[in-house]
Amino acid sequence: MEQMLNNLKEEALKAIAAASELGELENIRLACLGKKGQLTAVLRQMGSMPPQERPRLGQLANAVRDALEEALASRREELEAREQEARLAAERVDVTLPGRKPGRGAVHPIMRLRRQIEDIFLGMGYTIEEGPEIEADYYNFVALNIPKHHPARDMQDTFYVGADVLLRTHTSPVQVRAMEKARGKVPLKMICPGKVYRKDDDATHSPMFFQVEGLVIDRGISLADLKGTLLHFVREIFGPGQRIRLRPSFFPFTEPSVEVDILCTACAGAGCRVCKASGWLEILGAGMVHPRVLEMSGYDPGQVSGFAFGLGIDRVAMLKYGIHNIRHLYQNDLRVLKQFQGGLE
Ligand code: FA5
Repeated sequence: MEQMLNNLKEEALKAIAAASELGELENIRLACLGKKGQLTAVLRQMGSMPPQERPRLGQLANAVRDALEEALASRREELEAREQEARLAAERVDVTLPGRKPGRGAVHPIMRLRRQIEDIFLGMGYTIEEGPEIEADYYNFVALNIPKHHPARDMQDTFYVGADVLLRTHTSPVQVRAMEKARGKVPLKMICPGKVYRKDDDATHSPMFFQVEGLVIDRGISLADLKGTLLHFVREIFGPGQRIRLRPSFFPFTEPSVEVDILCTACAGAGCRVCKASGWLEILGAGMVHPRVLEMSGYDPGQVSGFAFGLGIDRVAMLKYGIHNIRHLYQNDLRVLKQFQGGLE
């Protein structure tokens, strides 16, 4: 029996030392020390041993159990440490890796142009005004000399929200609001950029688009002031070689009224498909503020005069950046928008 105990110890210690994972070690423990294990089996034979041998054999069996338990515990510790190390190695975070850069956005071409336009006019001493997009019929039409049932209303297909409430079709109502706010004081120099709405939808017309209104009122303002201001503006936007051409036109709130053209941005005036061989492209409507409009908003047309203009930012963006379909400006297609990441001027 002594021999059996010694053999058991020797074999078990070898197996414990060779165990390479915790599961295997647990199997060895059960096989040696478990209820149905080898040591229990050997001890069952104790009864058949001579009584004087039993204490010594009992001590030996306990020593074997202690030795195996100790070996199992220290091997378990080793294996646990090794397994933890392996887990940590697999999950390691490399703190020296460079950080992930957040995706860089870009200012939308319309906003970029709007800010550029604002800067140009701020530089000439204009203030920037705002007005509501949901507007009263009075400000959008009546106070601009377009009474109810006037045929000029057909020029701007209108979204009505209520009886006399609509989505503004242009930024011109802000002229009226600015004049009312100024209470007859001069000089009044303001621009108003903002969204406007019309029942339009094709390659060059969007149901929602952007305009910038401009209004100057002072003593002795003439068409020459309008022309000089617009020439400075288009040269800032399109370059110093740019030119403008004023063509007679009609708006109920200006007299005289003009359409303003610039040299075609595709052919520089030579004549091409873009400008339908004329060499010119229309960019805005303008004129001298109609005396009735001045009067309705508290100014004396005998004392002061003024000019006003309204341009479509979308139209200018399309010309400046060579965008052929206005929908590209509103579809949020990254292939279009990414072209503006680099800070195009
Ligand atoms: C006006 O809206 C006048 N209020 C402009 C004005 C102001 C004249 C002050 C005189 C004094 P018009 O309807 O032409 O005018 O529009 C002005 C510009 O808005 C056009 O030249 C065009 O560039 C742009 N525009 C008009 N409709 C659309 C549309 N559906 N989509 C994009 N741009 C448009």
